[in-house]
Amino acid sequence: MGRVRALLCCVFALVAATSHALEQPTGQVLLTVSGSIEQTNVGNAAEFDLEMLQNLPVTEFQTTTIWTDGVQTFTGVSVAALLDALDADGREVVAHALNDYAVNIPMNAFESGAPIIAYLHNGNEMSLRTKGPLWIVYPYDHDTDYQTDIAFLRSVWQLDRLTVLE
Ligand SMILES: Nc1nc2c(c(=O)[nH]1)N[C@H]1C(S)=C(S)[C@@H](COP(=O)(O)O)O[C@H]1N2
Ligand SMILES: [Mo]
Repeated sequence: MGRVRALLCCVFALVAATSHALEQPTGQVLLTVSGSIEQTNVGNAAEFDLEMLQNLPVTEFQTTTIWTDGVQTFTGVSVAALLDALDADGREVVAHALNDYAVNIPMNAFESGAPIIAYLHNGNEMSLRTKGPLWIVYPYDHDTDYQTDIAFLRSVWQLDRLTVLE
C-alpha cells in the first residue's frame, strides 16, 4: 500500500510537471500564441478564449485614440503579463490580425506594461466591425511615446495570433 501510494505520488508529480499548465479553452478561441513559449495547451501553442484572457491580470485605462471620438475605456491584459504567463522568451513578437496585417514588435517594447490586448471597449466586447474581438491598444494620452507612428502601427485590431521569435 505504501509502495503503491508512493508510486502514485511519483506519477502525479510527473504528470503535474510535464502536462500543460494552461487550461483548455472552452469558448471560441480568440488568440493563439505560438513560438518560443513554455506554457501550451494545444500542441506547441497556447489558445485563449475570452474567459482565459479575463483570468489574466487586468489592465484598464482611459484614453482618446486616433480611431475614435472622445475618451475611451479599454480593458485587457498587458502583452507583458500575457507573455509572462506563458514563460515566453524571445527577441520579438509578430502580432498578426484576421485581415492578414502583421507587425513585428521587439520584446523590450512591452516592458512599460503597454500595450494591452483589449477585450473590452467601454465595457463592451468588440465585434469584428468595431476592431475586435481583440485590439492591441496603448494609453495614447499618457505618454508622447504612444502618440508615434510606431505605436499606431503596432495598434493591431482584429488581433488573432502572436508568434514569439527567438
Ligand atoms: N488589423 C489591422 N491593424 C492595423 C492595420 C491594419 O491594416 N490591420 N494597420 C496598422 C497601421 S500600418 C497603422 S499606421 C495604424 C493606423 O491605421 P489607420 O490610420 O489606417 O487607421 O493601424 C495599424 N493596425
Ligand atoms: Mo501605417
